[in-house]
Amino acid sequence: MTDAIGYELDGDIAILKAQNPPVNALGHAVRVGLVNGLERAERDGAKAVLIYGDGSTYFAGADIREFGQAPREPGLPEVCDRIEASPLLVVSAMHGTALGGGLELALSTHYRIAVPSAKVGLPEVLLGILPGAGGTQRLPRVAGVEAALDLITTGRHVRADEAMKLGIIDRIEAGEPREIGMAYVRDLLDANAPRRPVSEMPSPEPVDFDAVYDAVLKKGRGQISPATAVRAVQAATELPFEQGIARERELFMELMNTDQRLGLIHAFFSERAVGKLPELKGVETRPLNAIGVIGGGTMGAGIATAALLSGLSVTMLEMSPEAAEAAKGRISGNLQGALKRGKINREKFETLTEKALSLATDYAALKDADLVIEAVFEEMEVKKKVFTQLDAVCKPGAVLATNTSYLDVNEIAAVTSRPADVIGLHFFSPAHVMKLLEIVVADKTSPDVVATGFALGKRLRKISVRAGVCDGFIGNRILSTYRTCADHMILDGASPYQIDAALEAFGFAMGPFAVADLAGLDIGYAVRKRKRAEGLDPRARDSSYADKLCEDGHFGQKTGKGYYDYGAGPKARVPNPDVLPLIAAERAAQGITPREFSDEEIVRRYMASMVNEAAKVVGEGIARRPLDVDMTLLFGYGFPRYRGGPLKWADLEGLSDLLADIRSWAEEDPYFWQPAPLLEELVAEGRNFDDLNKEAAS
Ligand code: TC6
Repeated sequence: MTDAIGYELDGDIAILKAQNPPVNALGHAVRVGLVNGLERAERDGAKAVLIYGDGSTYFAGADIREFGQAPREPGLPEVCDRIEASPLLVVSAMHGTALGGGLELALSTHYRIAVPSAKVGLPEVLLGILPGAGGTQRLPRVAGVEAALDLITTGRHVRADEAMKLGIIDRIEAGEPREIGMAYVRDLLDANAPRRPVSEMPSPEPVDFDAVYDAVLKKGRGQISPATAVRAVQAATELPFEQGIARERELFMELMNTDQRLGLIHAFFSERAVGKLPELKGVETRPLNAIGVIGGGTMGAGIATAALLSGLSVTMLEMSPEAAEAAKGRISGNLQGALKRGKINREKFETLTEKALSLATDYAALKDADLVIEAVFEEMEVKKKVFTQLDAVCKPGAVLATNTSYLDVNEIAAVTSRPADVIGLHFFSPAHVMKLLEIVVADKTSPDVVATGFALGKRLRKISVRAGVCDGFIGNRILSTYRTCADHMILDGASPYQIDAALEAFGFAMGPFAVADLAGLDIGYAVRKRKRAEGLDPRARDSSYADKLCEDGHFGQKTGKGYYDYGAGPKARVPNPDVLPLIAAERAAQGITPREFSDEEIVRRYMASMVNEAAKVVGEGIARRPLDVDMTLLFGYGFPRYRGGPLKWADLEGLSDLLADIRSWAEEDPYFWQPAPLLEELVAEGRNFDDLNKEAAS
């Protein structure tokens, strides 16, 4: 036995209890323990075996940390086969989440009972693999091909009641897993229930797998694991069980050896590591019950919505009663969406809009707020006025937050008598939907204010990333660089449409020009004007064709035209015929002879500019670790999750080749392509970004 599986004999029922916190992952010790436990039960003359999990869950899956290491016997498929083949009656009692290998193991037991709150699923494709312990062969036999394809290609978790309808669970019972499991086993023994190996069930009926494969591939935007899983399910309909299992294994191993698997697993662990900062260990957070939001535009209303949905009470401050009512209208609209999607019920909706939300036009209404976030116009003088007022009315200890996306938080903090209480909380629009929250720590921000920022992020279910102060923090600073790179390629001969298409093929949800149209071209226009007013470096390339679009009143989707024409609706992107002539005129004015760009070169330059700036951001300490950049781009900028983030992508591409490209481009434009010192250092030392992540974790 191993400690990971407890063994007990109760009459003629052997009990195998998983005790591998936190999630009973099926690591080596657990697998050995299960096989040993089963053998012992057989030796002890038991009639049945109950398997359940101690702590918060049944098995939540294979131990992801073991992926990529040398395999250790017994593997999970063998454990599952051994369980299914046991002459004893084997039963699973499930609670928490039976996921991935956990559900595969449950499917290899002969009967399954669960508590009502249990959830099951096969989320392997979300990690770049597919169920590799019989899940693609057993689930379709139990639940049918259609349901199996749905669960396996989306990775969604289903609740016990739905799982029971699908035939995955045989019985639902409230109680402790051990108690309900034992009662169920006794019932089965009393009824002389036979062993019921799923592998002996008939093959399921096929569907049009080619059509499903194509649809799933398209939906995955370049991610291959869901489509590959379709082929594994297909095998369940075409091959005898053992051969189906062999096909599953073959496809599983193919996926195991992909960069996509590495990218997705990097994303899984980074998502969990990003909010864990050593300096915040043990730091108490400040109270967080009532918050104030200043400014009820799209951003402020989104922040208020997210706060209300998380159970906070919100005071919305606007300049006039009319503006306050308009803000309330926006918040209600957002909450209506939550109501429609079944996230809240009508009663909750009423409570949130009528009781938890209050409107105000006087700063005095914020005197009791624990935390105030301003989301007013993005101009330093306006922000300073707001913070001067907040300093005058807010209670001691209140956290004063700015939602600025570019401005200097130190300068804002300096107008108050309490800079230690001031922090940047940079939400992304729409703030009740987008997962990213940059927590911008200014020079004097106190640790408990930072901890409170992270606590708020957790409460709002955001992915919170710590950022230092600089123009644009982590995300917008890097965005501004890769956008500039795209603009340079346009000046030199590429079209916005070719660039968008190349980057969407790379996996971005949208190319940069479609994104600009969505966000509003006025944002970039304002930034360009500000930067020009501050004085551009004479070596920087500039262009004004996009300004002309704005001067003609074309701000993107909201005005119906930008880089694209949205006359036929927001999704029907048709190139705006005015754009290419404007670009041609700009090239002529600058004396540039356009050249051809391949899609490959577009992606390479765009990504290299992103990585180079990201390396500067990490090198300067604006982001603490490479993974902070990766999560920022993943959750705020539509970066394809299956590539792990720009710095994971860079590691997988090879840093020295990237640096060589950057150096060669620096010969034509030394100002833009200045190699990041950190990148040069890593290449010189033969290390990569992941090494830095590991050092930070140790
Ligand atoms: C598979 O099964 C393949 C089978 C084929 C084999 C041939 N392994 O998320 P939390 C850690 S693929 C190792 O914060 P929650 C996690 O890193 C797998 N570690 O908790 C964290 O560690 P930290 C299919 C794991 O309550 C801690 O546990 N299964 C694993 O919010 C707590 O996690 C999945 O994809 C793991 N499998 O959510 C399920 N899972 O404290 C993946 C978690 O050091 N897991 N950890 O940061 C989940 O979805 C969630 O963790 C959860 C619990 C819903 C189980």
